[in-house]
Amino acid sequence: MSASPARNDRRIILHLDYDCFYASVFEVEQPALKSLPLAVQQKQIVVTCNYEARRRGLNKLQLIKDAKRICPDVVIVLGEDLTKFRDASKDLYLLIRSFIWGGRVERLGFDELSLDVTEMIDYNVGLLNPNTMTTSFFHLDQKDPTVGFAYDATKFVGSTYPPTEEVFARPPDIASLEMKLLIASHLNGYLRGIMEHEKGFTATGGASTSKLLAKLVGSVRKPNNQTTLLPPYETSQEAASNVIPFMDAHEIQKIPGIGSRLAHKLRSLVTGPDTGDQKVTVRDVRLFPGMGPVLLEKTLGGPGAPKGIGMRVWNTLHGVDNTEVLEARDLPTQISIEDSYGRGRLDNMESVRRELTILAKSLIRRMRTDLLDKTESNPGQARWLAHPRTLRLSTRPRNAPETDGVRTYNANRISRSAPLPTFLFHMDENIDALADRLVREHVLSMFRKLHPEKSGWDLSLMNIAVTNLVESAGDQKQSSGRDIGKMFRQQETVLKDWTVQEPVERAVIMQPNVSEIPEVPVPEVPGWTLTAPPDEADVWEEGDEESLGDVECALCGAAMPHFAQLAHQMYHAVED
Ligand code: TTP
Ligand code: MG
Repeated sequence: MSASPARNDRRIILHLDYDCFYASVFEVEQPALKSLPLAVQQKQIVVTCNYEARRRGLNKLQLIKDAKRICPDVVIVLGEDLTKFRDASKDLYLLIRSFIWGGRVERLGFDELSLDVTEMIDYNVGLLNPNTMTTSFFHLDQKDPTVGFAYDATKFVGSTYPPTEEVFARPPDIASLEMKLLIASHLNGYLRGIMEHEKGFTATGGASTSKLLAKLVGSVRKPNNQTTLLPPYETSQEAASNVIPFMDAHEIQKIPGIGSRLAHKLRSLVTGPDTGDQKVTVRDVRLFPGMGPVLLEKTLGGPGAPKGIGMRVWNTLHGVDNTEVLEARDLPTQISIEDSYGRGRLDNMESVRRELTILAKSLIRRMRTDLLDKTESNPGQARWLAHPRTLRLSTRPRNAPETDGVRTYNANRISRSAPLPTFLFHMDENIDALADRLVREHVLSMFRKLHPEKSGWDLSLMNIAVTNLVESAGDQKQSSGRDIGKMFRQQETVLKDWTVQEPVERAVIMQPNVSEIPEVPVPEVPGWTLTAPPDEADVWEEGDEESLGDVECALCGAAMPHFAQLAHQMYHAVED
Protein backbone atom coordinates (compact mmCIF):
# COMPACT_ATOMS: atom_id res chain seq x y z
CA MET A 1 0.00 0.00 0.00
CA SER A 2 1.18 3.56 -0.69
CA ALA A 3 2.28 5.90 2.07
CA SER A 4 -0.33 8.08 3.76
CA PRO A 5 -0.40 11.64 2.48
CA ALA A 6 1.22 14.36 4.57
CA ARG A 7 -1.03 16.50 6.74
CA ASN A 8 -0.96 20.24 7.11
CA ASP A 9 -3.16 21.30 10.01
CA ARG A 10 -2.26 24.94 10.25
CA ARG A 11 -5.73 26.26 9.41
CA ILE A 12 -8.86 26.30 11.56
CA ILE A 13 -12.07 25.84 9.59
CA LEU A 14 -15.65 25.98 10.79
CA HIS A 15 -18.61 24.53 8.93
CA LEU A 16 -22.25 25.54 9.35
CA ASP A 17 -25.19 23.61 7.88
CA TYR A 18 -28.61 25.14 8.51
CA ASP A 19 -31.14 22.71 9.93
CA CYS A 20 -33.97 21.62 7.59
CA PHE A 21 -33.32 24.81 5.69
CA TYR A 22 -36.34 25.27 3.41
CA ALA A 23 -38.67 24.21 6.22
CA SER A 24 -37.00 26.68 8.58
CA VAL A 25 -37.60 29.50 6.12
CA PHE A 26 -41.34 28.81 6.44
CA GLU A 27 -41.10 28.44 10.21
CA VAL A 28 -39.38 31.79 10.54
CA GLU A 29 -42.24 33.35 8.56
CA GLN A 30 -44.87 31.52 10.59
CA PRO A 31 -43.52 30.36 13.96
CA ALA A 32 -46.71 28.37 14.67
CA LEU A 33 -45.43 25.83 12.13
CA LYS A 34 -42.52 24.90 14.40
CA SER A 35 -44.54 22.56 16.55
CA LEU A 36 -46.23 20.87 13.57
CA PRO A 37 -44.84 18.25 11.19
CA LEU A 38 -43.93 20.36 8.16
CA ALA A 39 -42.88 19.18 4.70
CA VAL A 40 -41.76 21.27 1.73
CA GLN A 41 -42.99 20.06 -1.63
CA GLN A 42 -41.37 20.36 -5.06
CA LYS A 43 -43.18 18.46 -7.78
CA GLN A 44 -44.35 15.27 -6.01
CA ILE A 45 -41.44 15.15 -3.62
CA VAL A 46 -40.73 16.24 -0.05
CA VAL A 47 -37.46 18.11 -0.59
CA THR A 48 -37.09 18.62 3.12
CA CYS A 49 -39.15 18.40 6.29
CA ASN A 50 -38.72 19.81 9.78
CA TYR A 51 -37.46 17.70 12.65
CA GLU A 52 -40.96 17.27 14.09
CA ALA A 53 -41.88 15.57 10.80
CA ARG A 54 -38.69 13.50 10.93
CA ARG A 55 -39.61 12.35 14.43
CA ARG A 56 -42.84 11.10 12.95
CA GLY A 57 -41.08 9.07 10.30
CA LEU A 58 -40.81 11.45 7.36
CA ASN A 59 -37.61 11.86 5.36
CA LYS A 60 -36.04 14.18 2.87
CA LEU A 61 -36.75 13.15 -0.75
CA GLN A 62 -39.81 11.09 -0.02
CA LEU A 63 -42.87 11.03 -2.23
CA ILE A 64 -45.66 13.35 -1.08
CA LYS A 65 -48.17 10.54 -1.23
CA ASP A 66 -46.04 8.41 1.08
CA ALA A 67 -45.49 11.31 3.47
CA LYS A 68 -49.26 11.78 3.72
CA ARG A 69 -49.75 8.09 4.36
CA ILE A 70 -47.11 7.93 7.09
CA CYS A 71 -48.12 11.18 8.76
CA PRO A 72 -51.68 12.17 7.78
CA ASP A 73 -51.56 15.49 9.64
CA VAL A 74 -48.38 16.65 7.90
CA VAL A 75 -48.54 20.30 6.83
CA ILE A 76 -47.34 20.61 3.26
CA VAL A 77 -46.06 23.88 1.83
CA LEU A 78 -45.00 24.49 -1.77
CA GLY A 79 -41.31 25.22 -2.23
CA GLU A 80 -40.93 25.50 -5.99
CA ASP A 81 -40.29 29.23 -6.01
CA LEU A 82 -36.76 29.44 -4.67
CA THR A 83 -36.75 33.22 -4.15
CA LYS A 84 -37.32 33.20 -0.42
CA PHE A 85 -34.74 30.45 0.16
CA ARG A 86 -32.21 32.36 -1.90
CA ASP A 87 -32.91 35.57 0.00
CA ALA A 88 -32.67 33.88 3.41
CA SER A 89 -29.47 32.17 2.33
CA LYS A 90 -27.88 35.44 1.27
CA ASP A 91 -29.02 37.16 4.44
CA LEU A 92 -27.50 34.50 6.71
CA TYR A 93 -24.31 34.45 4.67
CA LEU A 94 -23.90 38.23 5.00
CA LEU A 95 -24.61 38.03 8.73
CA ILE A 96 -21.95 35.40 9.34
CA ARG A 97 -19.46 37.01 6.98
CA SER A 98 -19.70 40.28 8.87
CA PHE A 99 -17.94 38.57 11.80
CA ILE A 100 -15.19 36.76 9.95
CA TRP A 101 -11.92 38.59 9.43
CA GLY A 102 -11.07 39.01 5.79
CA GLY A 103 -14.58 37.81 4.85
CA ARG A 104 -13.20 34.26 4.55
CA VAL A 105 -16.58 32.58 4.12
CA GLU A 106 -17.58 30.24 1.29
CA ARG A 107 -21.16 29.32 0.49
CA LEU A 108 -21.69 25.69 -0.41
CA GLY A 109 -25.18 25.31 -1.80
CA PHE A 110 -27.93 27.36 -0.21
CA ASP A 111 -27.48 26.20 3.33
CA GLU A 112 -23.86 25.50 4.11
CA LEU A 113 -20.95 27.75 4.93
CA SER A 114 -17.24 27.09 5.27
CA LEU A 115 -15.38 29.64 7.37
CA ASP A 116 -11.62 30.07 7.54
CA VAL A 117 -11.13 31.48 11.03
CA THR A 118 -7.40 30.78 11.34
CA GLU A 119 -6.46 34.40 11.81
CA MET A 120 -9.13 35.03 14.44
CA ILE A 121 -8.14 31.94 16.40
CA ASP A 122 -4.39 32.59 16.22
CA TYR A 123 -4.97 36.13 17.44
CA ASN A 124 -7.09 34.97 20.36
CA VAL A 125 -4.68 32.19 21.32
CA GLY A 126 -1.99 34.85 21.50
CA LEU A 127 -4.03 36.76 24.08
CA LEU A 128 -4.76 33.84 26.40
CA ASN A 129 -3.65 34.22 29.97
CA PRO A 130 -2.83 30.85 31.59
CA ASN A 131 -3.88 32.23 35.00
CA THR A 132 -7.37 33.32 33.96
CA MET A 133 -8.43 30.66 31.47
CA THR A 134 -11.97 30.31 32.80
CA THR A 135 -12.64 34.01 32.31
CA SER A 136 -11.12 34.50 28.86
CA PHE A 137 -12.40 37.00 26.34
CA PHE A 138 -12.80 36.26 22.62
CA HIS A 139 -11.88 39.30 20.55
CA LEU A 140 -14.00 39.78 17.46
CA ASP A 141 -12.29 43.03 16.51
CA GLN A 142 -8.54 43.63 16.47
CA LYS A 143 -8.96 47.39 16.62
CA ASP A 144 -11.48 47.56 19.43
CA PRO A 145 -10.57 45.31 22.37
CA THR A 146 -14.01 45.72 23.91
CA VAL A 147 -15.82 43.89 21.12
CA GLY A 148 -16.27 40.19 21.69
CA PHE A 149 -17.56 37.73 24.23
CA ALA A 150 -16.42 36.10 27.45
CA TYR A 151 -15.75 32.37 27.45
CA ASP A 152 -14.25 29.57 29.47
CA ALA A 153 -11.06 28.37 27.78
CA THR A 154 -11.01 25.12 29.73
CA LYS A 155 -14.12 23.63 28.05
CA PHE A 156 -15.27 22.84 24.56
CA VAL A 157 -18.66 24.11 23.45
CA GLY A 158 -20.88 21.33 22.10
CA SER A 159 -19.69 17.80 21.57
CA THR A 160 -16.41 16.38 20.39
CA TYR A 161 -15.31 13.42 18.33
CA PRO A 162 -14.30 11.22 20.03
CA PRO A 163 -16.48 12.22 23.00
CA THR A 164 -14.59 13.70 25.90
CA GLU A 165 -15.25 14.88 29.42
CA GLU A 166 -16.47 18.46 29.48
CA VAL A 167 -13.82 19.67 31.87
CA PHE A 168 -10.26 18.64 31.28
CA ALA A 169 -8.26 17.24 34.13
CA ARG A 170 -5.55 19.40 32.66
CA PRO A 171 -6.43 22.14 30.10
CA PRO A 172 -4.66 21.69 26.77
CA ASP A 173 -1.32 23.25 26.16
CA ILE A 174 -1.84 26.81 24.92
CA ALA A 175 0.30 26.24 21.83
CA SER A 176 -1.53 23.07 20.83
CA LEU A 177 -3.96 22.38 18.01
CA GLU A 178 -6.41 21.22 20.67
CA MET A 179 -6.41 24.68 22.25
CA LYS A 180 -7.07 26.32 18.90
CA LEU A 181 -9.97 23.98 18.24
CA LEU A 182 -11.34 24.56 21.73
CA ILE A 183 -11.40 28.31 21.11
CA ALA A 184 -12.88 27.69 17.65
CA SER A 185 -15.70 25.71 19.26
CA HIS A 186 -16.61 28.84 21.24
CA LEU A 187 -16.65 30.96 18.10
CA ASN A 188 -18.77 28.31 16.40
CA GLY A 189 -21.26 28.37 19.29
CA TYR A 190 -21.32 32.14 19.30
CA LEU A 191 -22.06 32.38 15.57
CA ARG A 192 -24.80 29.76 15.82
CA GLY A 193 -26.30 31.72 18.72
CA ILE A 194 -26.24 34.95 16.72
CA MET A 195 -27.95 33.23 13.78
CA GLU A 196 -30.65 31.83 15.95
CA HIS A 197 -31.35 34.92 17.99
CA GLU A 198 -31.08 37.44 15.17
CA LYS A 199 -32.66 35.49 12.36
CA GLY A 200 -34.42 32.53 13.94
CA PHE A 201 -32.38 29.86 12.13
CA THR A 202 -30.58 27.03 13.87
CA ALA A 203 -27.57 25.35 12.35
CA THR A 204 -25.31 22.40 12.95
CA GLY A 205 -21.62 23.21 13.22
CA GLY A 206 -18.30 21.45 12.76
CA ALA A 207 -14.75 22.53 13.65
CA SER A 208 -11.52 21.09 12.31
CA THR A 209 -8.59 22.01 10.08
CA SER A 210 -10.08 21.61 6.59
CA LYS A 211 -13.35 22.08 4.76
CA LEU A 212 -13.70 18.33 4.40
CA LEU A 213 -13.21 17.43 8.07
CA ALA A 214 -15.23 20.37 9.41
CA LYS A 215 -18.17 19.42 7.21
CA LEU A 216 -18.06 15.74 8.05
CA VAL A 217 -17.63 16.20 11.77
CA GLY A 218 -20.44 18.77 11.75
CA SER A 219 -22.92 16.13 10.69
CA VAL A 220 -22.08 13.85 13.63
CA ARG A 221 -24.81 15.43 15.75
CA LYS A 222 -27.80 17.03 14.09
CA PRO A 223 -29.80 19.24 14.48
CA ASN A 224 -28.83 22.36 16.40
CA ASN A 225 -25.59 21.02 17.76
CA GLN A 226 -21.91 21.16 16.99
CA THR A 227 -18.95 18.84 17.05
CA THR A 228 -15.21 19.41 17.10
CA LEU A 229 -12.80 16.82 15.72
CA LEU A 230 -10.21 16.34 18.46
CA PRO A 231 -6.47 15.87 17.88
CA PRO A 232 -4.25 14.01 17.46
CA TYR A 233 -4.66 14.23 13.70
CA GLU A 234 -1.41 12.40 13.04
CA THR A 235 -0.41 9.08 14.44
CA SER A 236 2.60 9.37 16.73
CA GLN A 237 4.35 7.16 19.24
CA GLU A 238 2.04 8.45 21.99
CA ALA A 239 -1.32 8.18 20.29
CA ALA A 240 -3.11 7.10 17.14
CA SER A 241 -4.72 9.64 14.84
CA ASN A 242 -8.41 10.40 15.39
CA VAL A 243 -8.82 11.32 11.73
CA ILE A 244 -8.30 7.85 10.29
CA PRO A 245 -10.96 6.02 12.34
CA PHE A 246 -13.31 8.97 11.87
CA MET A 247 -12.93 8.85 8.08
CA ASP A 248 -12.85 5.06 7.98
CA ALA A 249 -16.33 4.64 9.43
CA HIS A 250 -18.01 6.65 6.66
CA GLU A 251 -19.71 5.02 3.75
CA ILE A 252 -17.70 5.96 0.68
CA GLN A 253 -20.53 7.89 -0.92
CA LYS A 254 -21.04 10.10 2.12
CA ILE A 255 -17.66 11.71 1.53
CA PRO A 256 -17.86 15.16 -0.08
CA GLY A 257 -16.21 15.09 -3.49
CA ILE A 258 -16.94 11.39 -3.97
CA GLY A 259 -20.26 11.47 -5.72
CA SER A 260 -22.37 8.65 -7.03
CA ARG A 261 -20.23 7.84 -10.07
CA LEU A 262 -16.92 7.66 -8.24
CA ALA A 263 -18.56 5.74 -5.40
CA HIS A 264 -20.00 3.25 -7.87
CA LYS A 265 -16.57 2.64 -9.43
CA LEU A 266 -14.95 2.26 -6.01
CA ARG A 267 -17.65 -0.15 -4.85
CA SER A 268 -17.22 -2.24 -7.99
CA LEU A 269 -13.47 -2.35 -7.41
CA VAL A 270 -13.78 -3.44 -3.79
CA THR A 271 -16.72 -5.85 -3.99
CA GLY A 272 -16.53 -6.95 -7.62
CA PRO A 273 -18.74 -5.73 -10.45
CA ASP A 274 -21.85 -7.80 -9.81
CA THR A 275 -22.45 -7.28 -6.13
CA GLY A 276 -24.87 -4.42 -6.64
CA ASP A 277 -24.83 -1.42 -4.40
CA GLN A 278 -23.35 -3.11 -1.38
CA LYS A 279 -22.21 -0.72 1.35
CA VAL A 280 -18.51 0.04 1.19
CA THR A 281 -16.70 2.20 3.73
CA VAL A 282 -13.66 4.44 3.43
CA ARG A 283 -11.75 1.78 5.35
CA ASP A 284 -12.71 -0.91 2.83
CA VAL A 285 -11.32 1.21 0.02
CA ARG A 286 -8.27 2.45 1.90
CA LEU A 287 -7.17 -1.05 2.89
CA PHE A 288 -7.98 -2.73 -0.44
CA PRO A 289 -4.88 -4.63 -1.65
CA GLY A 290 -2.60 -2.45 -3.76
CA MET A 291 -4.59 0.68 -2.91
CA GLY A 292 -2.91 4.01 -3.50
CA PRO A 293 -3.00 7.02 -5.81
CA VAL A 294 -1.94 4.92 -8.80
CA LEU A 295 -4.69 2.34 -8.48
CA LEU A 296 -7.22 5.10 -7.78
CA GLU A 297 -6.11 6.98 -10.89
CA LYS A 298 -6.47 3.79 -12.91
CA THR A 299 -9.92 3.12 -11.45
CA LEU A 300 -11.35 6.62 -11.55
CA GLY A 301 -9.33 8.42 -14.22
CA GLY A 302 -9.99 8.47 -17.91
CA PRO A 303 -11.68 10.79 -20.37
CA GLY A 304 -13.60 13.53 -18.60
CA ALA A 305 -12.11 12.84 -15.17
CA PRO A 306 -10.27 15.72 -13.50
CA LYS A 307 -6.49 15.56 -13.64
CA GLY A 308 -4.89 13.99 -10.62
CA ILE A 309 -8.09 12.41 -9.38
CA GLY A 310 -6.20 9.42 -7.94
CA MET A 311 -4.12 11.59 -5.65
CA ARG A 312 -7.09 13.75 -4.70
CA VAL A 313 -9.20 10.77 -3.66
CA TRP A 314 -6.25 9.17 -1.86
CA ASN A 315 -5.90 12.39 0.16
CA THR A 316 -9.63 12.49 0.79
CA LEU A 317 -9.67 8.92 2.13
CA HIS A 318 -7.11 10.05 4.71
CA GLY A 319 -9.05 13.20 5.60
CA VAL A 320 -6.48 15.41 3.86
CA ASP A 321 -8.01 18.37 2.05
CA ASN A 322 -5.90 21.40 1.29
CA THR A 323 -8.53 23.31 -0.69
CA GLU A 324 -8.99 26.93 0.26
CA VAL A 325 -12.18 28.51 1.51
CA LEU A 326 -13.28 30.43 -1.55
CA GLU A 327 -15.11 33.65 -0.96
CA ALA A 328 -18.28 33.90 -2.97
CA ARG A 329 -18.59 36.35 -5.78
CA ASP A 330 -21.26 38.88 -5.08
CA LEU A 331 -22.47 38.53 -8.63
CA PRO A 332 -23.42 35.26 -10.29
CA THR A 333 -21.55 34.11 -13.38
CA GLN A 334 -24.81 33.38 -15.18
CA ILE A 335 -28.49 33.27 -14.44
CA SER A 336 -30.49 30.42 -15.77
CA ILE A 337 -34.06 29.28 -15.29
CA GLU A 338 -35.43 25.94 -16.32
CA ASP A 339 -38.33 23.60 -15.87
CA SER A 340 -39.03 20.02 -16.79
CA TYR A 341 -42.07 18.80 -18.64
CA GLY A 342 -43.99 15.56 -18.71
CA ARG A 343 -44.58 13.65 -21.93
CA GLY A 344 -46.76 15.41 -24.47
CA ARG A 345 -46.81 18.73 -22.61
CA LEU A 346 -44.70 20.53 -25.17
CA ASP A 347 -45.94 19.26 -28.49
CA ASN A 348 -47.10 22.44 -30.22
CA MET A 349 -45.74 25.92 -30.73
CA GLU A 350 -48.38 27.59 -28.57
CA SER A 351 -47.49 25.52 -25.49
CA VAL A 352 -43.79 26.12 -26.13
CA ARG A 353 -44.40 29.88 -26.38
CA ARG A 354 -46.44 29.87 -23.18
CA GLU A 355 -43.82 27.96 -21.19
CA LEU A 356 -40.95 30.02 -22.57
CA THR A 357 -42.75 33.17 -21.51
CA ILE A 358 -43.10 31.83 -17.96
CA LEU A 359 -39.37 31.04 -17.91
CA ALA A 360 -38.52 34.45 -19.38
CA LYS A 361 -40.51 36.23 -16.68
CA SER A 362 -38.62 34.40 -13.94
CA LEU A 363 -35.38 35.13 -15.71
CA ILE A 364 -36.01 38.88 -15.87
CA ARG A 365 -37.17 38.89 -12.26
CA ARG A 366 -33.96 37.13 -11.24
CA MET A 367 -31.86 39.54 -13.30
CA ARG A 368 -33.46 42.44 -11.45
CA THR A 369 -32.98 40.77 -8.06
CA ASP A 370 -29.39 39.73 -8.55
CA LEU A 371 -27.92 42.32 -10.86
CA LEU A 372 -29.47 45.63 -9.83
CA ASP A 373 -27.82 47.95 -7.36
CA LYS A 374 -30.31 47.98 -4.50
CA THR A 375 -28.70 50.93 -2.72
CA GLU A 376 -30.48 53.31 -5.09
CA SER A 377 -33.57 54.52 -3.26
CA ASN A 378 -35.58 55.16 -6.43
CA PRO A 379 -36.07 51.73 -8.00
CA GLY A 380 -36.74 53.28 -11.41
CA GLN A 381 -33.18 54.61 -11.45
CA ALA A 382 -31.47 51.50 -10.11
CA ARG A 383 -28.18 50.82 -11.83
CA TRP A 384 -27.22 47.47 -13.33
CA LEU A 385 -24.14 46.09 -11.59
CA ALA A 386 -23.49 43.78 -14.50
CA HIS A 387 -24.74 43.28 -18.03
CA PRO A 388 -25.05 39.77 -19.38
CA ARG A 389 -24.08 39.77 -23.06
CA THR A 390 -25.47 36.44 -24.19
CA LEU A 391 -28.85 34.80 -24.27
CA ARG A 392 -28.92 30.99 -24.35
CA LEU A 393 -31.78 28.62 -24.96
CA SER A 394 -31.29 24.94 -24.15
CA THR A 395 -33.66 22.02 -24.51
CA ARG A 396 -33.46 18.35 -23.77
CA PRO A 397 -35.39 16.11 -26.18
CA ARG A 398 -36.65 12.75 -24.96
CA ASN A 399 -35.26 9.71 -26.67
CA ALA A 400 -37.72 7.90 -28.91
CA PRO A 401 -38.71 4.47 -27.52
CA GLU A 402 -36.53 1.56 -28.63
CA THR A 403 -38.06 -1.32 -30.58
CA ASP A 404 -38.84 -3.10 -27.29
CA GLY A 405 -40.77 -0.03 -26.15
CA VAL A 406 -38.20 0.97 -23.51
CA ARG A 407 -37.31 4.63 -23.50
CA THR A 408 -33.77 5.39 -22.40
CA TYR A 409 -33.01 8.59 -20.51
CA ASN A 410 -31.35 11.29 -22.58
CA ALA A 411 -29.12 13.53 -20.47
CA ASN A 412 -27.89 15.62 -23.40
CA ARG A 413 -29.02 19.16 -23.82
CA ILE A 414 -28.80 21.05 -27.06
CA SER A 415 -28.47 24.78 -26.98
CA ARG A 416 -28.23 27.87 -29.08
CA SER A 417 -26.87 31.28 -28.10
CA ALA A 418 -27.37 34.81 -29.39
CA PRO A 419 -26.49 38.33 -28.24
CA LEU A 420 -28.81 39.49 -25.46
CA PRO A 421 -31.13 42.28 -26.65
CA THR A 422 -30.51 45.46 -24.66
CA PHE A 423 -34.20 46.26 -24.16
CA LEU A 424 -34.13 43.75 -21.28
CA PHE A 425 -32.31 46.37 -19.22
CA HIS A 426 -35.15 48.90 -19.56
CA MET A 427 -36.48 49.50 -16.10
CA ASP A 428 -39.53 51.45 -17.17
CA GLU A 429 -41.19 48.47 -18.84
CA ASN A 430 -42.96 45.83 -16.83
CA ILE A 431 -41.67 42.31 -16.63
CA ASP A 432 -44.63 40.70 -18.38
CA ALA A 433 -44.27 42.94 -21.43
CA LEU A 434 -40.50 42.41 -21.58
CA ALA A 435 -40.83 38.64 -21.29
CA ASP A 436 -43.43 38.56 -24.02
CA ARG A 437 -41.26 40.60 -26.37
CA LEU A 438 -38.14 38.60 -25.59
CA VAL A 439 -39.89 35.36 -26.46
CA ARG A 440 -41.64 36.64 -29.61
CA GLU A 441 -38.69 38.51 -31.09
CA HIS A 442 -35.77 36.31 -30.01
CA VAL A 443 -36.35 33.08 -28.17
CA LEU A 444 -38.88 31.57 -30.56
CA SER A 445 -36.56 31.97 -33.52
CA MET A 446 -33.77 30.32 -31.50
CA PHE A 447 -36.18 27.52 -30.68
CA ARG A 448 -37.06 27.02 -34.37
CA LYS A 449 -33.39 26.73 -35.22
CA LEU A 450 -32.95 24.10 -32.53
CA HIS A 451 -36.09 22.25 -33.59
CA PRO A 452 -36.82 22.94 -37.26
CA GLU A 453 -39.73 20.48 -37.34
CA LYS A 454 -43.12 22.22 -37.19
CA SER A 455 -44.33 20.09 -34.28
CA GLY A 456 -43.92 16.69 -32.69
CA TRP A 457 -40.93 17.41 -30.47
CA ASP A 458 -41.00 15.67 -27.15
CA LEU A 459 -38.98 17.86 -24.81
CA SER A 460 -38.31 16.95 -21.21
CA LEU A 461 -36.67 20.26 -20.33
CA MET A 462 -36.27 23.87 -21.45
CA ASN A 463 -33.82 26.36 -20.01
CA ILE A 464 -33.29 30.06 -20.74
CA ALA A 465 -30.12 31.69 -19.48
CA VAL A 466 -28.23 34.93 -19.62
CA THR A 467 -24.49 34.37 -19.55
CA ASN A 468 -21.21 36.11 -20.20
CA LEU A 469 -21.76 38.74 -17.50
CA VAL A 470 -19.71 41.89 -17.69
CA GLU A 471 -19.54 43.88 -14.47
CA SER A 472 -20.32 47.57 -14.74
CA ALA A 473 -17.60 50.12 -14.13
CA GLY A 474 -17.28 52.18 -10.95
CA ASP A 475 -19.26 49.94 -8.70
CA GLN A 476 -19.46 51.21 -5.14
CA LYS A 477 -20.80 48.20 -3.36
CA GLN A 478 -19.14 48.70 -0.01
CA SER A 479 -22.43 49.48 1.63
CA SER A 480 -22.82 48.46 5.21
CA GLY A 481 -25.18 45.55 5.29
CA ARG A 482 -25.78 45.77 9.01
CA ASP A 483 -25.64 48.12 11.90
CA ILE A 484 -23.30 46.19 14.11
CA GLY A 485 -23.81 48.62 16.99
CA LYS A 486 -27.50 47.84 16.99
CA MET A 487 -26.69 44.19 16.76
CA PHE A 488 -24.52 44.29 19.85
CA ARG A 489 -27.18 46.19 21.76
CA GLN A 490 -29.73 43.53 20.84
CA GLN A 491 -27.38 40.81 21.91
CA GLU A 492 -27.33 42.11 25.45
CA THR A 493 -30.90 41.09 25.82
CA VAL A 494 -31.07 38.00 23.67
CA LEU A 495 -27.76 36.24 24.09
CA LYS A 496 -27.76 35.48 27.75
CA ASP A 497 -24.98 32.95 27.44
CA TRP A 498 -22.55 35.31 25.88
CA THR A 499 -21.28 38.44 27.58
CA VAL A 500 -21.27 41.35 25.22
CA GLN A 501 -19.28 44.48 25.75
CA GLU A 502 -19.51 47.94 24.22
CA PRO A 503 -21.46 48.51 21.04
CA VAL A 504 -19.34 49.34 18.06
CA GLU A 505 -19.88 50.51 14.52
CA ARG A 506 -18.51 48.17 11.90
CA ALA A 507 -19.21 47.79 8.27
CA VAL A 508 -19.73 44.56 6.45
CA ILE A 509 -16.55 43.76 4.64
CA MET A 510 -17.48 43.34 1.03
CA GLN A 511 -15.06 42.26 -1.60
CA PRO A 512 -14.16 45.44 -3.42
CA ASN A 513 -15.30 45.25 -6.98
CA VAL A 514 -13.00 46.09 -9.80
CA SER A 515 -13.47 49.82 -10.16
CA GLU A 516 -12.67 50.12 -13.81
CA ILE A 517 -13.77 47.52 -16.23
CA PRO A 518 -12.90 47.93 -19.84
CA GLU A 519 -15.70 47.74 -22.34
CA VAL A 520 -15.80 44.14 -23.52
CA PRO A 521 -17.04 43.49 -27.02
CA VAL A 522 -19.89 41.08 -27.52
CA PRO A 523 -18.12 37.79 -28.12
CA GLU A 524 -18.41 35.59 -31.13
CA VAL A 525 -21.29 33.32 -30.32
CA PRO A 526 -21.25 29.89 -31.86
CA GLY A 527 -24.46 28.95 -33.58
CA TRP A 528 -24.62 25.45 -32.17
CA THR A 529 -23.29 24.02 -29.01
CA LEU A 530 -23.86 20.50 -27.99
CA THR A 531 -23.44 20.43 -24.27
CA ALA A 532 -22.06 17.38 -22.58
CA PRO A 533 -24.22 15.92 -19.84
CA PRO A 534 -23.31 17.51 -16.53
CA ASP A 535 -21.54 15.35 -14.00
CA GLU A 536 -24.80 14.74 -12.28
CA ALA A 537 -25.08 14.02 -8.61
CA ASP A 538 -21.35 13.89 -8.02
CA VAL A 539 -21.63 17.06 -6.05
CA TRP A 540 -24.62 19.10 -5.25
CA GLU A 541 -23.68 22.70 -5.26
CA GLU A 542 -25.91 25.64 -5.74
CA GLY A 543 -24.98 27.03 -9.09
CA ASP A 544 -26.79 29.79 -10.77
CA GLU A 545 -29.08 27.25 -12.32
CA GLU A 546 -32.60 27.37 -11.04
CA SER A 547 -34.15 24.05 -11.60
CA LEU A 548 -37.73 23.22 -10.82
CA GLY A 549 -37.45 19.65 -11.93
CA ASP A 550 -35.37 17.60 -14.18
CA VAL A 551 -35.70 13.87 -14.39
CA GLU A 552 -38.51 11.42 -14.11
CA CYS A 553 -38.35 8.42 -11.81
CA ALA A 554 -38.77 5.29 -13.88
CA LEU A 555 -40.55 3.54 -11.00
CA CYS A 556 -43.12 6.04 -9.84
CA GLY A 557 -43.01 8.72 -12.55
CA ALA A 558 -42.23 11.50 -10.06
CA ALA A 559 -40.32 14.41 -11.55
CA MET A 560 -37.42 15.72 -9.53
CA PRO A 561 -34.25 17.77 -9.77
CA HIS A 562 -31.41 15.69 -11.13
CA PHE A 563 -29.48 15.92 -7.87
CA ALA A 564 -32.38 14.29 -6.07
CA GLN A 565 -32.43 11.32 -8.41
CA LEU A 566 -29.95 9.16 -6.59
CA ALA A 567 -31.44 9.70 -3.16
CA HIS A 568 -34.83 9.00 -4.62
CA GLN A 569 -33.64 5.69 -6.08
CA MET A 570 -32.18 4.76 -2.71
CA TYR A 571 -35.54 5.60 -1.21
CA HIS A 572 -37.24 3.07 -3.51
CA ALA A 573 -34.58 0.53 -2.69
CA VAL A 574 -35.33 0.86 1.03
CA GLU A 575 -39.05 0.76 0.39
CA ASP A 576 -38.73 -2.54 -1.42
P1 TTP B 1 -29.89 19.72 3.13
O1 TTP B 1 -28.86 20.45 3.94
O2 TTP B 1 -29.54 18.40 2.57
O3 TTP B 1 -31.16 19.47 4.01
P2 TTP B 1 -31.84 20.33 5.14
O4 TTP B 1 -31.10 21.57 5.47
O5 TTP B 1 -33.26 20.55 4.73
O6 TTP B 1 -31.87 19.34 6.36
P3 TTP B 1 -30.72 18.99 7.40
O7 TTP B 1 -31.23 19.48 8.71
O8 TTP B 1 -30.63 17.50 7.32
O9 TTP B 1 -29.46 19.69 6.98
O10 TTP B 1 -30.41 20.62 1.94
C1 TTP B 1 -30.67 22.01 2.09
C2 TTP B 1 -31.94 22.42 1.36
O11 TTP B 1 -31.82 22.15 -0.02
C3 TTP B 1 -33.17 21.69 1.83
O12 TTP B 1 -33.82 22.39 2.86
C4 TTP B 1 -34.00 21.55 0.61
C5 TTP B 1 -33.04 21.67 -0.55
N1 TTP B 1 -32.82 20.37 -1.22
C6 TTP B 1 -33.32 20.18 -2.48
O13 TTP B 1 -33.94 21.08 -3.04
N2 TTP B 1 -33.13 18.98 -3.08
C7 TTP B 1 -32.44 17.96 -2.49
O14 TTP B 1 -32.28 16.89 -3.07
C8 TTP B 1 -31.93 18.16 -1.18
C9 TTP B 1 -31.18 17.07 -0.49
C10 TTP B 1 -32.13 19.38 -0.58
MG1 MG C 1 -29.08 21.67 6.04
